[in-house]
Amino acid sequence: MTQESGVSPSDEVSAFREKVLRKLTYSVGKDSASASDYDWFEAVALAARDHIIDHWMECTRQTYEGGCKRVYYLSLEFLIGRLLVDSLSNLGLFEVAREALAELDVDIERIRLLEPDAALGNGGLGRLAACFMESMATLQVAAHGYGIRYDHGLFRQAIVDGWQHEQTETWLDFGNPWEFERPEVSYLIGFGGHVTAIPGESGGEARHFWHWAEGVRAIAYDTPIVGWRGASVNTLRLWRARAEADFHLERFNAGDHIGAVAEEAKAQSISRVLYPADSTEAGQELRLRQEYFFVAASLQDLLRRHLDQRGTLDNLPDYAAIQLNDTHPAIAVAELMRLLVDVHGLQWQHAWKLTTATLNYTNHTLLPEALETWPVGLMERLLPRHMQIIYLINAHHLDSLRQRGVQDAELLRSVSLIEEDHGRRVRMGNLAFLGSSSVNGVSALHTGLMRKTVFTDLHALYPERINNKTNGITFRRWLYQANPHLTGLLVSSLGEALLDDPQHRLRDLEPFAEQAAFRLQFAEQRMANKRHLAALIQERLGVSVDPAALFDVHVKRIHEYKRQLLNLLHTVALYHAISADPGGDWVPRVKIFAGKAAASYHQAKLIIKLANDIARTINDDPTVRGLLKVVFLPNYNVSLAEDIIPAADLSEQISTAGLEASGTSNMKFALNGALTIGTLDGANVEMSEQIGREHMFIFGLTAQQVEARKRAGEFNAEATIIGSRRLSEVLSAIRDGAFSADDPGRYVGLIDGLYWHDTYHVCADFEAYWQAQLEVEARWRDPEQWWRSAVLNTARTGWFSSDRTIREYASEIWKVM
Ligand code: 26V
Repeated sequence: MTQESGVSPSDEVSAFREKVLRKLTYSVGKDSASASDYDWFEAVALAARDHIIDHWMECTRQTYEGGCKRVYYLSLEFLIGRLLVDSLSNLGLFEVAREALAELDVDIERIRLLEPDAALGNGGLGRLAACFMESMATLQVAAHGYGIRYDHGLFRQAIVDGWQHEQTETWLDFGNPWEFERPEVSYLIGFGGHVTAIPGESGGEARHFWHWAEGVRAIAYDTPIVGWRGASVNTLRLWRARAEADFHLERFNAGDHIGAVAEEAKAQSISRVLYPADSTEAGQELRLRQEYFFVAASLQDLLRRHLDQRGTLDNLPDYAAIQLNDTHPAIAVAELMRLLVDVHGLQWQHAWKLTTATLNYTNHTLLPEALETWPVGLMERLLPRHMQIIYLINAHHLDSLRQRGVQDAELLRSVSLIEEDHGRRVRMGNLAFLGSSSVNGVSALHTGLMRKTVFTDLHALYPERINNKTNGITFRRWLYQANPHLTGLLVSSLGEALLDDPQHRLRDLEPFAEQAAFRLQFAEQRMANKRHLAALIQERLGVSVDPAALFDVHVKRIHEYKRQLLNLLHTVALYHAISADPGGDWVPRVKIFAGKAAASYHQAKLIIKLANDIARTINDDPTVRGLLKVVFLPNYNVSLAEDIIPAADLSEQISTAGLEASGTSNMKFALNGALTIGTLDGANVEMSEQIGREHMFIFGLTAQQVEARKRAGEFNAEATIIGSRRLSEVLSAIRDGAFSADDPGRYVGLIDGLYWHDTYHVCADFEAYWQAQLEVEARWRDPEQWWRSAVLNTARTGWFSSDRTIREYASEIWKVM
């Protein structure tokens, strides 16, 4: 960049410095003498933003003039994290900024920590959307992300006396330097009311009018997303809900002040928080409102853009591909039909062709409790016209099957959009399936299971529709930014070109795994990361850990299927073993846990408490001092992941086989040189194919075996427990209060549950897990072998770049490459 532009590095630094000073003065309104660190952060962010804007406008203009097809990624979640280093580094300005700030006596490492995480997501699904946005910008795929600008992202987790407490997250308190409010881009979104129809002329289709009762305004906020080396800049457009002013003023003027304010609050609550607890009916209704709100605004926005440019909707699929991120935006099927038929006057059949050719759906889970269905009654009340449209789609669908000779009532029931059994409900998965030309899973195993389980019957009817797109991660954030030490080593070994094509170039690292000197360097750079994490643990928990110990890391949302409990049982078994022979030749280990539990998920919260109880007991016990430490780091988020993952030696990916759709942290750990202990689940399967099973620790029941046990009703773990003295002792200790003297009965229910109905096969996999952990220790004792495997993990993870994933979506689904 520097050479091309003919600008010398020192000129670039001084130009950036001057820009920061100007931003500080004229945008932040401070002078350098009185500026706080946050003021400096804001000034640097605004300076970086200026650079992005030049590229952004250019890209928008090019896409417009080139008339190319656009991709629209609709997602209720974008788990972005911080943007400062991401933007600077993708623009090639990070070092420039560091030096410019140093000249101003400001440490960029300090101010970058002041940026709050944009935590607009729960976990893997939202983070995937963020990685995809970055890869699309890098690969110059003209794309818009559409979602909700929540006032409050995912809750902040505090651990008080070992228990999780949820605190309101306030990322917008000091403003958001990355976004642009677009008051002129706004749409009125209707809810409730009734539908009237005018019969069609001479037997034509009737015209329907939805007279909604309540209007909420959606206002656009745009964030530019810049790709690697500024390749292109795309837009993430998030909608904020506002009350329609006049609407409430009438009420206010009529004297109903409280009522007017309440209505205003109701409208605004739509973009207030991510995932409101959906255990209550009101919570559920709010969730459906969120889904419709952002879908309706996004579709109106993209249709307007299309009509402006093309003047007709007949060619919509030639210029727009819409990806539905899970079923959360699945109401798009009915809304697009409504817009095409009711608003733009297209014939039903024509509209259906356009809709199904434009929409595509990604499935992210097969867990029955996570598959969305909406009560018909709620839909009728909130979205009466959409309910009619869904009935009509269903009628056409079932008719066409009967015409194809399908008679089987059971089959027709299973592929219907309406579930009749547990009170009538709309199946959003089936709606998304029918309304899309492509339906994809997120790993090979998961896609196979989609065909065999949740969508068996629909798959038999539409055998071409389901396809696989194994997830990926952006290496810019998860390697270059999170692990500059390793990146530096890789670049010095493989050359700068690595940075532009890590997917293929990383393989060139393989021969280095055989070089003792390189392995040593590899281990050394990781040691720097481990020291950093050890300092963080000391600072946040007051626990001192030895960076030379094996860092055994389990970080992700807390869920029974992810089996943090299995890891805790191993922790206790290890504790017992060491206590029984404290002089033995043990591998010193630090067990590191982090993750949030859903606020209403009591069992998951109890598992967090257990982790903390076990941590306190073990860390306080002088017999195992220096051999075993356990820590639970509070408030796991993207930024904490960036600190933890590059410092991990062992990556725990131990979900019950068949239940983790893909996983993406598994890829992040391997890329950074951690070895995986894991089940053959999700993308672990493909990782073992790429990396080689001998460089991972694979154990446990396979998805097939889990399925067979399920069919046989084998959930009772009594025999397994009796058969394993180690497991019996661990369970008894926890059950009898060895870790909860203050409340000895605390874990009785949890442990008894494992005995009688071990839903996630924790006991069944315990011995295999213990054995795999012994192999981990054996490998760790042989540094040559350990680091050889570690280097090969990094070398062979290139395929999991989200650039590869996006290329597949772009060429096979969106047809834009
Ligand atoms: C949602 C819920 C909500 C209700 C209670 C239980 C439950 C369990 C799981 C979920 C997950 C919803 C979808 C999701 O986040 N899937 C994740 O998507 C990632 C990106 O594709 C993938 O890597 C993870 O394996 C998958 O769990």
